[in-house]
Amino acid sequence: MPNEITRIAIIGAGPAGLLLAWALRDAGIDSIVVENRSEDYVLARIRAGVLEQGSVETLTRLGLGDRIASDGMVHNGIYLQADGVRHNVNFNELIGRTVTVYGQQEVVKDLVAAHRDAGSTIYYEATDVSVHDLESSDPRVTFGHGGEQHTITADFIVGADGFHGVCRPSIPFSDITLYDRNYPFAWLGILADVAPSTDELIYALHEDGFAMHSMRSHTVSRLYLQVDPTEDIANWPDERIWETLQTRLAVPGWTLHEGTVTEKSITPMRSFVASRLDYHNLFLVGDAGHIVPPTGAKGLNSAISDVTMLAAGLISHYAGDDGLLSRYGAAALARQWKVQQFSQWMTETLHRHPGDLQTNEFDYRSQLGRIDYVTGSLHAQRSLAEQYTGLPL
Ligand code: RFL
Ligand code: PHB
Repeated sequence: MPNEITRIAIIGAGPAGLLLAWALRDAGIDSIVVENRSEDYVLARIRAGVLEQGSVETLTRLGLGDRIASDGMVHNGIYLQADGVRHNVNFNELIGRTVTVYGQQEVVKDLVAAHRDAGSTIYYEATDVSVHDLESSDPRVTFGHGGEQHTITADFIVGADGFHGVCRPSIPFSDITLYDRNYPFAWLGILADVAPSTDELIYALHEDGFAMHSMRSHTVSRLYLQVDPTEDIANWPDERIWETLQTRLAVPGWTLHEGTVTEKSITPMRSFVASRLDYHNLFLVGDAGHIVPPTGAKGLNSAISDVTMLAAGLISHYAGDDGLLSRYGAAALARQWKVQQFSQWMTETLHRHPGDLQTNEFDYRSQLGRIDYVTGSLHAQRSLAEQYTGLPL
């Protein structure tokens, strides 16, 4: 029955948990990561694709920037498309900032490799993970691993275990409020073996619904379509997906190149924020504390900004100053609510809203007006640029 002692016990080996363990290790603070899935599963999960400039800077500062520099694609802006007309919004020209297209899967791959080389302790395939004594000065994590029952005693526990994890639900009901919002649409996403047909990401509002063209490399494209949340992927053979993308992304004189679809899935869209990210000796980071719909490309970036703030707080705690750590929850939530309103704005602006015909038609025309306003106003474009490339911590 192994018993271990560490400073920080981290639940979850997604980008948030792995990055926190790495940032702490860099500062000489030991931690143990406990993950319920296998390493292969964690490495194979396909999700986000866009890194804010600040996320790239954080990863680079922590020695994780080599492959981002060689394989990441720096993007100066995005295209906003409405009603068949495509406009470029050039963040670099507007505010001198960029984003980098680099898959979350690659960020995780870099982190797993770095931890492996450094000999970090990460328990994959842990069973029945639970957290205890959060109010005491030595909270514990228990789990099964390799047929044995393990206990880790730590100074702090960090919940980096995503939306469905065990940490947030371990905060007593009476001490936390959950704010959320579900959207009446979902994204059908594909990965395809075909060179991107665009130099920048395209976000398109079409009268049939949203579509977007993203990418993973010079030979792999990532595309999304708005579908009903109850839609069954079986109703979407590849030909139907391409046909719908061709319709929604079309602009005169431009060609969308098609290729072999290697992955497809449907993701519901949700906004969610917990009223607190700290509870005695437990801290929440990333999707464990908040979720955004993917339209603003903010989920992974918020996980990275939480981790940056919490790591700074823990490092100064061990240097004898508790100020930053005591402000972590409030500071991370203040930034998160700004990110939430941006993600909600992008989502509501770019998707077709179901509803009775009259309201729906009004909404659509109003959305076209919003996009027309943004693409015609330098002030509005600067605001979009500032939020898309990442607000300061
Ligand atoms: P994760 O990645 O969900 O990792 C949580 C980890 O915790 C493990 N776990 C547990 N471990 C132990 N015990 C338990 N009881 C556990 N329960 C869960 C899980 O197995 C997992 O390994 O959360 P984290 O680290 O906070 O990272 C958050 C990001 O993954 C997420 O916000 C982004 O992927 C969201 N997102 C995007 N974010 C962006 O910044 N830019 C984007 O372009 C972007 N696009 C997207 C997205 C998410 C998408 N999906 C599929 C939800 C596009 C999509 C389609
Ligand atoms: C992606 O490439 O997966 C991606 C890009 C931008 C988004 C969402 C997802 O807003």
